Amino acid sequence: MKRIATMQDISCIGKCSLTVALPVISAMGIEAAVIPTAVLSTHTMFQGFTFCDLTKEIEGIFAHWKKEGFRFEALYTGYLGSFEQISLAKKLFSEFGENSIRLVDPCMADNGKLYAGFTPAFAKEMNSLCAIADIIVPNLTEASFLLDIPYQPEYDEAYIRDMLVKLTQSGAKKAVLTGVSFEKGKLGAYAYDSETKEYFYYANEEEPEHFHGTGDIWASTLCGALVNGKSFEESVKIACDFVKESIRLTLAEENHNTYGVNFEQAFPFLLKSL
Ligand code: PXL
Repeated sequence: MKRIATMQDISCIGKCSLTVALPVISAMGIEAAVIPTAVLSTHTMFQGFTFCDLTKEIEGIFAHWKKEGFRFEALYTGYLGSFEQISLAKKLFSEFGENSIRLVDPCMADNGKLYAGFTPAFAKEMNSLCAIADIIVPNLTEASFLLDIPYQPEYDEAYIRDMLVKLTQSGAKKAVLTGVSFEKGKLGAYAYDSETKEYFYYANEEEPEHFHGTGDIWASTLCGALVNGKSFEESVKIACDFVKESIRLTLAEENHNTYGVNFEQAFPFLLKSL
């Protein structure tokens, strides 16, 4: 059976990071090995969350896995909370990444702003992790911080293509910009493969509300689809469609929750696309 190792936090409530990656990867028929970086009572968009750092556990986990000879089809990093965790993610790649897809989702910002606790210096360090990835999947805000350029909410296709080329010039082989829209009512992902020099864009009708955690669902699905042998382009499409369906089902529920989407109810839809 195929296996993905994913390194990110557990936000006990929040429908993001590991509480998304683990079920999505498992539902896609792949074993999910987890490297929990911290335990938080909720994600950081709530007030008053508790936080327990697990950085000190990580080297021991790697050493034990190494001794057992575990191998992974993909290594996928999400939200990382410190410079030290970025350095451990690099170690994960160097120790286990020889024949694995290395996917970095540089979770740190959205809507033009860094999440609480992050700095431009952290973004620079995150860029050094992106440099050794096969695929990076920033949103437009994260891409701006990675490239150290001002966030631009208005753009055209040439701007997006230029951004993708610059992102791969830092070292990543492929880059996908999420949350890209060229016309009102449409939202999608723009991808670039620096080895073939090919671009593609895939967009869906935009749902009327946006939710936290959808980037994590998107990246987990992309990773699962790739490990299932889908092409890069097909995997991007599967991830976009699953996120859209998860939002649609959330909005269809009266009194739906506001901190995350009903991705659990969209699994039958996801499995049909595999
Ligand atoms: O979805 C990204 C994410 C993951 N983990 C934690 C977060 C966030 C975004 O805010 O706070 C703890």
